[in-house]
Amino acid sequence: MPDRREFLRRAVLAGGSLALLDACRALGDGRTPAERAAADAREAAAPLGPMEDRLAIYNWSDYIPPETIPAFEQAFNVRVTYDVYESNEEMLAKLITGASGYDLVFPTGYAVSVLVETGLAAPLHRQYLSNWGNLSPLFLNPPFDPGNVHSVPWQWGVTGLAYRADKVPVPDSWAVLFDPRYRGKMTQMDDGRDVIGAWLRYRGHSLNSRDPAQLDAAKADAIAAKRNLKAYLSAPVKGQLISGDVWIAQLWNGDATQAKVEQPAIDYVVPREGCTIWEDSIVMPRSARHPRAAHAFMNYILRPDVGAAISDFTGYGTPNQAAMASIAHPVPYPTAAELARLELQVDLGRDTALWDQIWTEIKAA
Ligand code: N2P
Repeated sequence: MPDRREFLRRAVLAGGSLALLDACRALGDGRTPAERAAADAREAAAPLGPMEDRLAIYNWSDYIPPETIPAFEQAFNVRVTYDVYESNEEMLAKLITGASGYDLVFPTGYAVSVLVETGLAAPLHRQYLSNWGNLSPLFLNPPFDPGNVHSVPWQWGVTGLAYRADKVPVPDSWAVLFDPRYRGKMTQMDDGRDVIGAWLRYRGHSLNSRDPAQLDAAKADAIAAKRNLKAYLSAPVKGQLISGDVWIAQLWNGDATQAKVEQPAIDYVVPREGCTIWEDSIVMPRSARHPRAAHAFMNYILRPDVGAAISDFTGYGTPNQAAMASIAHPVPYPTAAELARLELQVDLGRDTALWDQIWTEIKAA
């Protein structure tokens, strides 16, 4: 048996990033959940060292207003390096394969589970998070991190369809992606969980399905729709929606709101078959070299004024209850009727490999 690092390196070379997660999970961190919890509690109670003068952040693109980092640097005398990624799998691959150098990452719920299970997430030192009470109880104690031992809620949103209301009628079903009238003017996310998930919902299934027959049907639908798609493209599709090169795009609601600032004809819909609702969180990797500065940053973004500025820019919902009143156009919490059509992604465990295989086949088709 090769050592852990070598095993993971081989898994990366072997291919898909979702398969990589599976390999990592199979390896685990060698501890039982109870052993991990006891060690986490001990570690969380220990004091951190003095404030460092550096902080390395790895976040999704277009997910923070331009003034937040400079203001933090000035207030805490910390120099921040800030890199961006476009999918959970891109971020996880970097963390799993070795010392990434990052102090903070922003995984979606199911990816928080992966970081916790593999022992890559450090427990939070709550004694340094005095603004914790600003968070809405709605976002606390999530299923992917009971007790918020490892994660601070950051933003939440949905993954439906953005569209140009001046070019097409409301695309209120995923079926629009089959419509040859819009061939070459439509995109889906460059993300296997999102693409396969949408086609599962289209047939009335859970977007976390592990049923091979349901997944086979989703693959067939995805490949049929692919004929009409311009590309699989995530955040960068905003520019094409604005220019009119793309009319219909599977996209996160906040990124669509950002694009609408430049092109008012962009609207957004949750297709009638439903879609993902997600919550992204902040996690400090165990390998973080600047834990005190990382906690200072997490506590900073929990301030009401900072939290409000973040959601004003991103267009996403805030878990910061104290910030809600100062947000210009706060995203309202989903109604019961909306929630009935929305679903959280969960970690697929060992079936991650099957999903990865299907996503690879879709892209190759
Ligand atoms: C922001 C990306 C949203 C993250 N550009 C989706 N989980």
